[in-house]
Amino acid sequence: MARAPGQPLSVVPVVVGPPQAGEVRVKIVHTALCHTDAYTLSGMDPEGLFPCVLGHEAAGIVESVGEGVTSVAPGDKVVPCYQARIVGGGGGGEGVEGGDARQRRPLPPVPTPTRPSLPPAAPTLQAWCGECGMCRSGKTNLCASVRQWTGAGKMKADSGTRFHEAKADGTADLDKPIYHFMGTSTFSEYTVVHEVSCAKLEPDADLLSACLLGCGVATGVGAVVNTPWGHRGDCCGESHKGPTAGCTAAVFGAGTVGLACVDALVKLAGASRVIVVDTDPRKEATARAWGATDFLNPKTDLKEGETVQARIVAMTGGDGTEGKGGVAGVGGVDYSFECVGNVEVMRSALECCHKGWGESVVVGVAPAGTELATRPFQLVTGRAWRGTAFGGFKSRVDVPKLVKDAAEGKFKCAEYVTHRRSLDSINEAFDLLHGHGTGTDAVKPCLRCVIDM
Ligand code: NAD
Ligand code: AHE
Ligand code: ZN
Repeated sequence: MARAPGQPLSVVPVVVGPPQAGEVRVKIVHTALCHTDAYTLSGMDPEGLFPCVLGHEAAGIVESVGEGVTSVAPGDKVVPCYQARIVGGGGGGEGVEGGDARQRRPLPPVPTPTRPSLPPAAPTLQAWCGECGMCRSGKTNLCASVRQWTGAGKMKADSGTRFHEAKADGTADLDKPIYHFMGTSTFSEYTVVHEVSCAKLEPDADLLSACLLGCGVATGVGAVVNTPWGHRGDCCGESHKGPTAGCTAAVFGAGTVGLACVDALVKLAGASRVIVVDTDPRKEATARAWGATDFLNPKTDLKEGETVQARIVAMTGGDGTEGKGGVAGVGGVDYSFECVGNVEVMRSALECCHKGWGESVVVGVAPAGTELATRPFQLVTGRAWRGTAFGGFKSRVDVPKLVKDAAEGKFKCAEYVTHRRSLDSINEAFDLLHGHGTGTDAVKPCLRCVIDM
C-alpha cells in the first residue's frame, strides 16, 4: 500500500472484496515495477490518489468472477490491462474486432466529410458496459468504458473500492478504504479488475513473460510498429505504416520501454542504424547487446555547448548548414522515441529527426505541470510529433497475441527480467528501478524487477 506520495510502500494485510457485477478477482502470480509506478508514487501524477495499491504490469490467474462476467472464468490465465477494450460480436467495424494492429494502414484518402453515427450496441457484445465509442471507432486503442473510474481509483459497479485495510480480526476496516490504481493494482496477492480490462491467455502461456506484456515490453514494441505513420508511397511507390528496412532511429532512455523500441527497430523493422541516448553509462553494453549501433551519454559525450540533437544530426549526415540557408547536408534520423518522461528530452528527440519526414514518438510520461516546447518551424518543415499509450495495442485483443509472439521469439521479453524479489522486498525493487542497487546490483543495470507473489 502506498500511504502517501514519496513514502516507501507498506506491506500490510488488506481485505480484497469479492468481485461485483462485471468484475474479476485475480490471484497475481508475477508483477513487475514500471517507471510509471515510481512516477505516481513520487506525487507528480495528477491522478495519483493515496492511500492506494500501485502496480500495473502483471499476470495472474482468475480466482472468481462477478455477475454477468462471461469472457473469463476461474482458473484462466490473464493479464490485467490498464487500457480496457471491448471485445466481441459485430456491428462496430474493424476496431471492435481488434484486427491486427501491425497490419499496414490503408492508403489515403480516408477522410469522411461528416462523422458517421456510431452503430448501436450489438446484443452479442461481450463487454460489460456494451458502449464505447472509442473502441467502436477502430481509430484508437484507448477505451472509454471504465476510464473515468480507473482514473478516480474506483470500480464502476458502485464507484467504490474493493480494497480495505484489515482489522486485527482479519475483517475489512470499512473506515479505511484504499484506492485502486490504473484499474489494475497488481502489487497485491489478489486484485479486482473490470472484465473489460482482463486479457485472457492460452492455458500454456508463460506468466513471467506475459507479465511484462502488461506494459513495458508491449509499449516499446508497439511504439515502433503501431505509432509512426510512415510514408504514403511518394518515395518508393509503396505506402507503409511505420519504420521499414534500412531506416535510422534514435531511442532516448534505455530502460525496458526504450530497449523494447530498440529490439523492435532492429528485429521487426530492420533499421540500419539505432542511436541510443542514456545518461547511465551502464546502459551502453545493454543497448549494444540489444542491437544499438551507437550510444551517446549526454552527460559525458557532448562537446562544450553542443546539444544532443545537434550531435545526432551531425552523426547522420548533417553538415551544420541546415537552418543557415544550406540544403546539402541535412541530417537527422527517420524516427525517434522518447522513453524517459522529460520534456527537454522530448524536444531533443523531435529536433534530432530529419527535416521533411522525421517522426518523433512521445512514450515517456512527464510530470504534471511540465509542457512541451519547440520552435514551430520544426513542425512546419515536416517533422511530426506523435504519442502513444500502451504502444497502440488494443489490450484484451492484442495482449494474448503478443504473449504468443514473445514465446515464438519474435521479440525479446523474459530478457528484461534482471531482478526478482518477494513482495516483502518491494521497496528494494523501487531502489533497483531508480538505479540505486548495492553490491553487484550497483553495476548490473536493472531493467525489470519482478515481484514473485
Ligand atoms: P526506466 O526508468 O526503466 O528507464 C528510463 C531510462 O531513461 C533509464 O535508463 C535512465 O537512465 C534514462 N534516463 C533518465 N534521464 C535521462 C535523460 N535525461 N536522457 C537520457 N536518458 C535518461 O523506465 P521505463 O519503465 O523504461 O519507462 C520509461 C518511460 O516510459 C517512463 O516515463 C514511463 O512512465 C513511460 N511509460 C509510458 C508508457 C505509455 O504507455 N506511454 C508505458 C510504459 C512506460
Ligand atoms: N495519470 C497520468 C497518466 C499517465 C499516462 O500517460 N499513462 C499512460 C500509461 S503509462 C504506463 O506505464 C497511458 O496509457 N495513458 C493513457 C491513459 O488513458 O491514461 C497523468 O500523468 O495524468
Ligand atoms: Zn507501465
